[in-house]
Amino acid sequence: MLTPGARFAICLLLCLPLGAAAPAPPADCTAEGGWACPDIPISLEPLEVGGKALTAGTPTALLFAPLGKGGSEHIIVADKDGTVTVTDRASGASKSWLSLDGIASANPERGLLGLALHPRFGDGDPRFFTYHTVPRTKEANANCQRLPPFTSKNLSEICSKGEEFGCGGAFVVTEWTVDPRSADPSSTVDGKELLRRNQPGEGHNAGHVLFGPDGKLYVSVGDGGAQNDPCGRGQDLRYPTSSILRLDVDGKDIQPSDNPFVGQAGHDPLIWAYGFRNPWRLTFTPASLEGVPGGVLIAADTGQSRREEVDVVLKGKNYGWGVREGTLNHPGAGLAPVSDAFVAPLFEYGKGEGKASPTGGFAVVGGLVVSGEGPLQGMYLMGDNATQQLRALDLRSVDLTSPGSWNGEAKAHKLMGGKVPAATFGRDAAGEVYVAGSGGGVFRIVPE
Ligand SMILES: [Ca+2]
Repeated sequence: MLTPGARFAICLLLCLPLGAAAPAPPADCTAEGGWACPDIPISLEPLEVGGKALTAGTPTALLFAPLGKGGSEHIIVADKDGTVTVTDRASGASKSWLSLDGIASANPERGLLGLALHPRFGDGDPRFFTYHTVPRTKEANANCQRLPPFTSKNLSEICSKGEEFGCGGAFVVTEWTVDPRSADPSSTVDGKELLRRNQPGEGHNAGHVLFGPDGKLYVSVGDGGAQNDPCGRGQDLRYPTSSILRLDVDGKDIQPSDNPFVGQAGHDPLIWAYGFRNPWRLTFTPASLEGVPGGVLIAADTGQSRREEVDVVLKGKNYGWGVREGTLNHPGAGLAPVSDAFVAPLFEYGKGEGKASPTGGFAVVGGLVVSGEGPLQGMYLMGDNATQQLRALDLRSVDLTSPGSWNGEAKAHKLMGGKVPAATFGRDAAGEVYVAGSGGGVFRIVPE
């Protein structure tokens, strides 16, 4: 393997004259599902503020931002329990922005699952946005308990009734305003629901919210569970489940007029792309990074029993679940033909790693693209919440503009030297990258 210095030197000689052309992957990095590439040594360095390691509860968002023009950098952490805590990086002083009541659930996949600052937050826009789940209501409880048990014959009816009643509760996207410089910001917070949709089931909620370079808010929504997508939400465009949604938070209406299914009967106009199972975290590639096209949306979609996958998300496209799992036909749907109507993942793993049972013990968590110099530059970092393995997917070894070339075998390296049950990733203003684990640890990822 080339040393980082050698690689950078070669890039200086060859990459600049070639413009955006991707350099050849290292010769010893064979396909084989992508996981046979050389390891990259790293260490995980606890993020310290005010002289001690920051702990983050059960984090679902880790953001770094000033709280106004020219302000010092703060660390904004959303916790699954419904709280948002903001810590001054210089002093270590913390303030609460939000504490959501009534979202507690015995289901570990539910709660406050995503948070995004408005792109102009640092310039004084007071808004931030969240995705959270709410339990089924008492009224729904009575209705849902009267439903007959699932059988293969009544699935469709039970699912549509379950959705109508909210048997799986609901998910909510909220716009909040806050005065972040107040002594008690939580006393200034005011919320407005942008979107609330009932769910047929409680699982696979995804729940990331992220602004794109187009200023629109992208929202990841899972299939709602349970195993094998029993309600068939993955391929049903009537519902927002199993999709990446795209919302306009700055216009009169949250529905952007250029979403792909606007005006089509039987299609939810908020859907941007569909066929996902549990697309837990999203990221956009940086605007200007040699060899990597900017503004490409990448989703890591947690699989069921055979494949964990990373997808490049394209407008209006179908990512296969619950007919496909990664590049495979999904056994639960068994007979579906392999078809190029589905966009293949950029990268998948599971093969050769013992992932074969429905309980799997694997859960891919994306991820962001490293832009700072060093051996991880141009790589998409991801983790696995179950195996605790971190990986780096080399975006310069694939053509992100050529969907036909994607086959799940993009070059990915295991990061060796530290394990963490990744829950979410973050990047500070200096370009340093961090991973927050579901145990509350927050670590800077440092290449050796
Ligand atoms: Ca897929």
